[in-house]
Amino acid sequence: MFDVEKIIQDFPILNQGGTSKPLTYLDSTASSQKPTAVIEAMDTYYREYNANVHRGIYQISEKASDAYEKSRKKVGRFINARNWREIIFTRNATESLNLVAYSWGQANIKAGDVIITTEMEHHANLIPWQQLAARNGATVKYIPVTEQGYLDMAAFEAMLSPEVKLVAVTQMSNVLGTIPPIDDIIEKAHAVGALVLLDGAQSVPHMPVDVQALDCDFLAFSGHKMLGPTGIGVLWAREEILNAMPPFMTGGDMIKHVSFEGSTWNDLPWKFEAGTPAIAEVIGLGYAVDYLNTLGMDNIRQHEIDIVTYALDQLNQVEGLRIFGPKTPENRGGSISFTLGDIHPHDVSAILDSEGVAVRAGHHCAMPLHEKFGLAATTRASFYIYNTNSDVDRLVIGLDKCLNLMA
Ligand code: 7TS
Repeated sequence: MFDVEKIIQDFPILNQGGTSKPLTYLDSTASSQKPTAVIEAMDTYYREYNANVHRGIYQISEKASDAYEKSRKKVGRFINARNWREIIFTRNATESLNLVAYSWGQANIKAGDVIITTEMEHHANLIPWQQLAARNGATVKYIPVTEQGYLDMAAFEAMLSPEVKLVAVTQMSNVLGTIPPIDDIIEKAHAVGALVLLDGAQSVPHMPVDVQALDCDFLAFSGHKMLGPTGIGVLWAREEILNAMPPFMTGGDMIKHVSFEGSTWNDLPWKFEAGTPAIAEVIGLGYAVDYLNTLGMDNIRQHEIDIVTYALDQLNQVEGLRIFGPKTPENRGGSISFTLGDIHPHDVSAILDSEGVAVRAGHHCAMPLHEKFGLAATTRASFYIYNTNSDVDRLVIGLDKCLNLMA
């Protein structure tokens, strides 16, 4: 069950004791920490059965191939994919999104088409669509974000027309924390014949995500934000869509037959996995999924609601602190971005660091959103399974120190 003190014991970095002050890690939105089970699974691969996959007819290569494909099935079950062939391993969410923009996008987006995204997207779910639209003569439209950090759904409805071919939207904002009304968005987009891509980089680590129940068409996410290693990401899409898509990258492992005249492509999912993949990282991601499943995604979401409730309450008592995004924990995830009077977020972050509190300061790869709110930067504290209310208390003590030093 969900016992945070016990969870903390599973994360070596949170138990080092060697730093001048204990680490309060509040930057899991950028990258989560890793439990021993994930670190050891990768270590064991390198020590005991390191070999390339899908090619060696010898024991350790077969063991590596089995472990690699077993992870794919774990990931497929984790998001309730119909079929493990729908799980494509990439480097990260960014690569997954670019894969869709180049492969599906080049084949399907024509002059005059419209791609809808939102004002609160991470650059990774924004620039690929701008580039695709520029290449093919299409237009990108942005669902506005209200002052309170919600999507303007009336504006979205007004944008819908038969020209809309894709709606690409985050399932949880990395800046505002906003969880948009995804069911509604998917239903309305499908009604005009558009496909829906969800950027799950923040949602998949933090809440239950079921692609069949959602009835979305694409889902992109990263391993390193969900307790897994860096260098591994996932693209899920419906099998018939993936089958119709041309390869993104070409080379070894993604072919069926090659001759000097031309080539034919491997079956799914390998058609989209050219070259030697990130084997250790895929195996590590499988163990991360096991860890999350043991805790239970419903419990993880509930823990997030609890800690965000406490954090919003405590932060609201800090003088001059302004929080961006929904004020109701049920409508948001664990990323809380704020400004503190007119103290620069880099100063806030540096002073918090001197207290052992790690937060992020900057535009969080969402420059247009910050511009919209008239800001160059915010400070962001983000919470995950190993954070407690006492981490919130340390954050608030650090912010009081900022006020004493700078205000
Ligand atoms: N989409 C969202 C919503 C994200 O939060 C991020 C990373 C990405 C896409 C891209 O993920 P990547 O693994 O391909 O880099 N977000 C952040 C962040 O907020 N701070 O650092 C990375």
